[in-house]
Amino acid sequence: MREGSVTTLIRREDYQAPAFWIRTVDLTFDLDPAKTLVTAKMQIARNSAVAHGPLRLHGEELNLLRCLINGESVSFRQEGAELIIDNAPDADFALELRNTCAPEKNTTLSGLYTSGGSFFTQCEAEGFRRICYFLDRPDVMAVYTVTLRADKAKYPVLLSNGNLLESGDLDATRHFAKWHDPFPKPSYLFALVAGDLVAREQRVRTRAGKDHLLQVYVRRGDLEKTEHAMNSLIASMVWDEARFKLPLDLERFMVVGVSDFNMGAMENKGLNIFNTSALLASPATATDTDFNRIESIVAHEYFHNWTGNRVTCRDWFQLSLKEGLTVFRDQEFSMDMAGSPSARAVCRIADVRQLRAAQFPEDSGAMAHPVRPDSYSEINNFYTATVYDKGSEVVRMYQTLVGRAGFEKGMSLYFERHDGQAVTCDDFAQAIADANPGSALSLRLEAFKRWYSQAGTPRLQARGVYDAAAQTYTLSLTQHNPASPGQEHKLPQVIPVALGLLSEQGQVLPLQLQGSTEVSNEQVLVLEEAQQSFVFVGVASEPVPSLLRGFSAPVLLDDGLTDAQLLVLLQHDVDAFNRWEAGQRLALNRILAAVRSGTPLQLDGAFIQAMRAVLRHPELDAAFKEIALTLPGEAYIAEQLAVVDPQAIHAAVEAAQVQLAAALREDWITAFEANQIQGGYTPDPVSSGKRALANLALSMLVLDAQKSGDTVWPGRAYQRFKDAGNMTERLGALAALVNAHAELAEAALARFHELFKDDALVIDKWFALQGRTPEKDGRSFARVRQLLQHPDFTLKNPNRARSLIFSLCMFNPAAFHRADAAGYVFWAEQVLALDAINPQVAGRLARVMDRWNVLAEPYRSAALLAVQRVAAKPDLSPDVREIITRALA
Ligand code: 0A1
Ligand code: ZN
Repeated sequence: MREGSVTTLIRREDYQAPAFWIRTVDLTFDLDPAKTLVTAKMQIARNSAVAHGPLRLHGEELNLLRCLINGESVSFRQEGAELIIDNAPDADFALELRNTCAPEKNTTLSGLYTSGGSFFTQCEAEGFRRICYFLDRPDVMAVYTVTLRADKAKYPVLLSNGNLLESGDLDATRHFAKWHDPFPKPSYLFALVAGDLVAREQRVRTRAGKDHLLQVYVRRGDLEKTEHAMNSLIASMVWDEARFKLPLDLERFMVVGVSDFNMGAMENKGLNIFNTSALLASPATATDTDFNRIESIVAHEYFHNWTGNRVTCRDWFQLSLKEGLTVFRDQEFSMDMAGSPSARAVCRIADVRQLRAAQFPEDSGAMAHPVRPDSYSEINNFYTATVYDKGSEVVRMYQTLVGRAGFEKGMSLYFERHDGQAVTCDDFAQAIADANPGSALSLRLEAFKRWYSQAGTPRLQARGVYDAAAQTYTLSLTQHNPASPGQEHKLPQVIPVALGLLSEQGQVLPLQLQGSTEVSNEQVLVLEEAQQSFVFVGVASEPVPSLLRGFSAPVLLDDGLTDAQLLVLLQHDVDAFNRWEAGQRLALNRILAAVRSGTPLQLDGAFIQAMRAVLRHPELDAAFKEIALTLPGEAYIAEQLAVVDPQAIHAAVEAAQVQLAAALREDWITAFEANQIQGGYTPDPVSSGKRALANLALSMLVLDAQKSGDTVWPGRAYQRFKDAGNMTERLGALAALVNAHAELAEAALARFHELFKDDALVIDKWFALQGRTPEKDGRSFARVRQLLQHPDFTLKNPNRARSLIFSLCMFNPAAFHRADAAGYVFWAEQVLALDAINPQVAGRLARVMDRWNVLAEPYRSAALLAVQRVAAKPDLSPDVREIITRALA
């Protein structure tokens, strides 16, 4: 039982360097699931820059057995979770500690735990203190030597960071392995794995001529699902050397899969640990989306080896230093891997969709925080879309302001200055600026850094005036960032606005700013004041502005364009992102008009014709067509409204879908038929684009058939579901039936379960699909409740909990937000149940109510009651307590 939680707020401005450094640590583990014995021998030095004081070590749920300094026993105190040694010597000394912990009982999945009979660790952010007493903070970097001792039959594989020094038998049943990591590292990058695992291996030679051993460890039986991860790892190595001249610095690089994991994966030095959902793929069991996600997460963790591990964070407020930068790097990698300009744009669009769906709502809700937060009580709550995805957009803006080559120079300077150090976001900003003197960034660096300190999504308004006589076009840009919790007034931010001008016939108009001789087809304007005007000269005809190309800044843009202007962009813009954006805006305007007026949505001929033109376009590729014909997400639509009625939004989106399904029926048939792939499966962008469009077309045809009573398309979908040669097509067909509430859905769901009952990751998809099924007469919600009782359901496995519960609460607004409040009651029950098992996962679920305050009645009052119900529980984890407290603030 937890004690009544007292939350302490940790503030960025209170940062102090540690009083001691730990230079080396020698760890010995006697691994036993019930009680593992940990012996730690450390070399410790006082930090001469800090005044004298006691040595305070972090520790959580540990049982201390021994405490020696220089071989002699020493007096110590335990205060809360800390071990305090008041009389630590002034000279360097050796500290030896011995403690036990209980991996098998550890359901939090932080620290040392067991999963499927093997041992794993997760130490970021503060899990190491659940293994042994330590200065568990990222600015204390030590060299680790680790000896693992365990039963040989149960745990034949013993892994830790770095290089294997020796291994062998201890006696008839137990063996050992000793590892050494030559790179000093913070404790959050420590890892060990022990279990009955097998590995796919590959030897590679880098450009520099160095040989490396790459290994992907998984459970027996999963080996054939590791090929894609291995290929992604090799591609990441090649890319990082080519793009940033960053080579692999270890002889051996290991990746391990585990089924119970709180996040996607973890970048422990030389021993990355992955959620199996982010690692294992075969055509029969994983979709194109899974293949892409695996490629990007493998790359992300690999890239951390430099951005995160070689240069790490001084404190957790700097988390975006490594996360924003590494997300930026994995996004760039994915775009480069995609290849063609159109496929690159599709990647960019997917990233922006994700930002708008998750980060924008975060930035306008109770948990809004700057990319570099000012305070937290539980750091695990700050692995957020803001720190990761907005952080990546901030890094992208550096690149936009200094250019690609300038950014690469900045990165080189960053590593030159800070390799082996624990630094801050300011250090990064300074390196990029110093490498680019005189650049648009260096000239306004301090103002640019407001992106790190001000929360909220800036609103950017753009209005243009054309003077036909003078042939000038004056573009006025205005910015405003609404208040966020704790930040009433904000200063203007530096907003790079990439733009082009088109004629009303869609031709590119050359750009020349008044007073400049430079003429180009695209420019980046830098808005830095609250309001600024830019005058273009020599503009031959009234232009259509294409603003914020490639989404050059993470803002909400109001450009006031008319339907006619948006249609010009949709048809002709050379910027594929803005072409897509124009289509989305046409849809958004119609959906918002219906929601605001409270009238049923009725799509007009012009919109339908525009969508038809995209679908029939001879040059656009399938992947682009699919995203262009996918309507804006409900969370992003909600962002445009001051008062949110989730049912009204859903009704409008559903009506738009049904009408598009009916009006374009013939075109959907053509699209479905024209995008069939013969031959073997590969997850390349062209084939996956075709599969995506075929799946969308099929879902539209089944939806339309449900309305018209036709049975042909549901029948075809069922047939395709049965015969599919890969999971993308199988799940696409199943989803078409389930989401349309077709009669055949039940039989298909049962068959799917029977086929894949032994594959946990596929059963997760089965739960997730049902958790996300659009509501019809309360049936979807009732089904989720029923599925809680399914023998395959468990709250203990985060993937499974997410597949059902998060699917409903986060991704199925119409089923969740019910007038009878049953969705909110369900949420409160599940937050409390999860909190007893895994506070991190519970904290994430608690975030669903971040925006209860903007809901329309009766949802708002009912949601508040549910939040209060959770708040009333006295022994909430610090994780859930912080989220709930902020929601009620
Ligand atoms: N650093 C990892 C993500 C990660 C963060 C926290 C974790 O436990 C609280 C686990 C993993 C990444 O960015 O991939
Ligand atoms: Zn990361």
